[in-house]
Amino acid sequence: MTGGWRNALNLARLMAKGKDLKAITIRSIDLHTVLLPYLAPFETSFGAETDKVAVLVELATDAGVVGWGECSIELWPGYGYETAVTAEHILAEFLAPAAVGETLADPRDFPALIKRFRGSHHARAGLEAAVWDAFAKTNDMRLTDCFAHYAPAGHESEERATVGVSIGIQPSLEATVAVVSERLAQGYGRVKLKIKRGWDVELARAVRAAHPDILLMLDANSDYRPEDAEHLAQLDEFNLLMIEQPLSHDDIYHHGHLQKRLKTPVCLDESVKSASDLQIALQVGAIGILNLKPARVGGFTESLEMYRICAENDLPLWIGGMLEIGVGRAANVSFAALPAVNLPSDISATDRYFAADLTEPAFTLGPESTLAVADGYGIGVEVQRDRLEAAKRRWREQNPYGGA
Ligand code: OSB
Ligand code: MG
Repeated sequence: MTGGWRNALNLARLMAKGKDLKAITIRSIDLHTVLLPYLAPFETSFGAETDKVAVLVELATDAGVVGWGECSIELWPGYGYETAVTAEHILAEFLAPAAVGETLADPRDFPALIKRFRGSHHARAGLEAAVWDAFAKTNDMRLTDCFAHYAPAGHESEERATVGVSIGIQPSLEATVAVVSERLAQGYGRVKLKIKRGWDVELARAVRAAHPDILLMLDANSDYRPEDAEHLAQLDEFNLLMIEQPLSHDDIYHHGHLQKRLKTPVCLDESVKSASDLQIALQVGAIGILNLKPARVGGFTESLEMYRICAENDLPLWIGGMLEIGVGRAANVSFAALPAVNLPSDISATDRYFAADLTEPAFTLGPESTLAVADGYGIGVEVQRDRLEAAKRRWREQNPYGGA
């Protein structure tokens, strides 16, 4: 992009900031449940997943603008308790009917429309993402600029998100070191390894021995107990960027005790599900770094509030991933390009996940381990209808729950 054009755009954005934008009226909401094979299975402490499952939300406004959102879930209720079937049920029976016909002058007013329904954060985040995309497109804005518009004063999109790669549990230490080396050769500047009880200290030792200087971190996905603190303290010698969610998915408090025992910063993922949880974690000293997943916290409005809290408290922040399809990936890159997202995010290039994604263009890894925000209004990527239909068919044919 040329400097002159970019400067004019920035000036327009500065003038727009704080001003009201054009409202949207939600005319219809269509749900598409899709199944898309991963290039390789992804194994964590709670199990292995072979395919991405997602409910894609297609929202049309009265003016004919179409917004897309992704409910990032998994085949098994391992990370969270939602599945494609529960997300579909909650969306179709409750959330979508409460949204259709409503007019929004500010996308942050959306959560109030569905406030009377509790839980199902991933389902509500998918619908809210479609609202944000439609709202940005209605106002001829990229989604990243729309987020910046509602971020604290002076926070403008940085155009690129700095990213890393999350590596699942491999069959051996040698296999892990080989995958790490391959990802580094591809240009990833930060590596996250999944760990579980019995697959931790020797893993960190082997990868550190092979790569003494890389940015390295571990993610336990809640596998440890408070009494494992002594054991986990052995990880301090490996100069890790952080250890993510060592203790239970619903435990904030004991992470505070653990952090006192560890030099390695504790990063919370699963157990921080809202801005309120984040305040509690800060108050009890349970959090050194936040992994913010818009899907986990119920959407981008709550994410923006948590972003503000991180910025105010100088809490290091990055955006987590759920191995999303392009719809969710594009929105997450748009958010991760905000300036207070100051550690590498778990958003890798399309070819780390899929042979062919459902959207175009693909995300490719750029210089210094970055992904560029997609050009174009809203999420900036286009759903490919033929691939969408094929992925819906795959879901209908292979639905492991045997549902209709
Ligand atoms: O804990 O961060 C996690 C994927 C599925 C469920 C939970 C997690 C993950 C990842 C994937 O680590 C990160 C990515 O999307 O690349
Ligand atoms: Mg995690």
